[in-house]
Amino acid sequence: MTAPGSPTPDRPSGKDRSSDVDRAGVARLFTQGLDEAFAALGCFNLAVFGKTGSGKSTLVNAIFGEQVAQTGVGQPVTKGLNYHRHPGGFLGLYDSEGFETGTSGDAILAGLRQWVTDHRSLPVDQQIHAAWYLVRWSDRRLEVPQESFITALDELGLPVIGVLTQVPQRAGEVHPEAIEFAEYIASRGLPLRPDGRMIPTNALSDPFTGSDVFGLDQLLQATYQVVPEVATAALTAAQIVDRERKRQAARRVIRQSVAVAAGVGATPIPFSDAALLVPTQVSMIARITAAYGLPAGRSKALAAVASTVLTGGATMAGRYLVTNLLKVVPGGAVAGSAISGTVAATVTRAVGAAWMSVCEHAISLEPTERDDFLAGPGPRQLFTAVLKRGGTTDLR
Ligand SMILES: Nc1nc2c(ncn2[C@@H]2O[C@H](COP(=O)(O)OP(=O)(O)OP(=O)(O)O)[C@@H](O)[C@H]2O)c(=O)[nH]1
Ligand SMILES: [Mg+2]
Repeated sequence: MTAPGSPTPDRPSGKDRSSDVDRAGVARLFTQGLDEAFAALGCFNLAVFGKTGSGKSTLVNAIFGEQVAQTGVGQPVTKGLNYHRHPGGFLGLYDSEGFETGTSGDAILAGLRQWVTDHRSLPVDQQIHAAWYLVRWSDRRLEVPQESFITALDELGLPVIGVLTQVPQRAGEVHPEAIEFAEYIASRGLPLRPDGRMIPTNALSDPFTGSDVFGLDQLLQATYQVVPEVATAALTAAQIVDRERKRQAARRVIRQSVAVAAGVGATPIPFSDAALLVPTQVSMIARITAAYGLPAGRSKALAAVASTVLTGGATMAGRYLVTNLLKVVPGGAVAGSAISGTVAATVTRAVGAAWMSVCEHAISLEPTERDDFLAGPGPRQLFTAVLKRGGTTDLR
């Protein structure tokens, strides 16, 4: 007869159960951390104007990815102005989809004026931070209502960036007539930021003419120049053109978390309490994920990946960090029975760098490939591979 309270064969072993709990716990912490990280990013709000067919949707897709356009026609804000919000919440787009800002410009402006007045007293992150005004180069003329529209936007206090769209370029040479047109517009003395000129762009390559994509980075950097500090982190998460800015944001997160971990480890942590470091690391990888602007709509998959790599199937996330990660940390194999500040910092830096490489790879993929990658063994393999190299990364 079995003694009361003794384990029965069909009961899951304590080891398995605690592993499940740890994994679920880390996944929950990660999801919560991701929500907080997205909330902390705030929102970059951009207004995009230009005649129908000037290339607004195409340009927005090229700079921010397909996700915003996929949300379809946005929510009407005023006559002629719709609002789309990126699923991650860090990008708000106002556009005049399907409206002629030339002929219906007055109606759009009246609505916009009202909107700007109503929002003036709200926090900066709820205001419009920049406006792009698009002109298709092949129109070869800028009409008076278009000039008035640009001036009116400026008078409303919106920094306006002029974009010449669908400009052909071959072997690095921009179509001379587009340059001529840009020069003409520059001569009009319009309040275009930063220097009174339009930025020539082509957002789609055209195999027939051999025209390449160009000008997107210039447009993005001009946008950074006019955007208030409070919206910069959200712009960095939202855009897909400048990877280096995402890396810098992620490295900042790692530096901060390493400092926190070093503080935790300053009083040496016994092996068994190494889990004390886990919240710092989970919140770090959640913030890195947000800095890269990985889609919040995939947070379940990301949480599963995060919990897998941080628990590694071990019974205790903390013990895993000590017993497995320290093996790959230079000098970490393993002196004494406690984690010092230095070791805590090294491990945290390695985890951050390894997670960065997972995010970096994920954003380089097309959305469907990305979903497959996140659902498969790839993230764990990549994470482990970087960790084995010591997770070194340049954190400047
Ligand atoms: N080659 C090339 N074609 C472009 C470019 N931008 C837009 N197009 C094409 O021009 C057409 C109109 O572009 P859209 O981006 O839909 O224009 P839109 O301003 O959003 O138009 P509305 O939504 O009607 O206001 C599409 O067929 C695009 O494929 C570009 O930079 N290069
Ligand atoms: Mg459109």
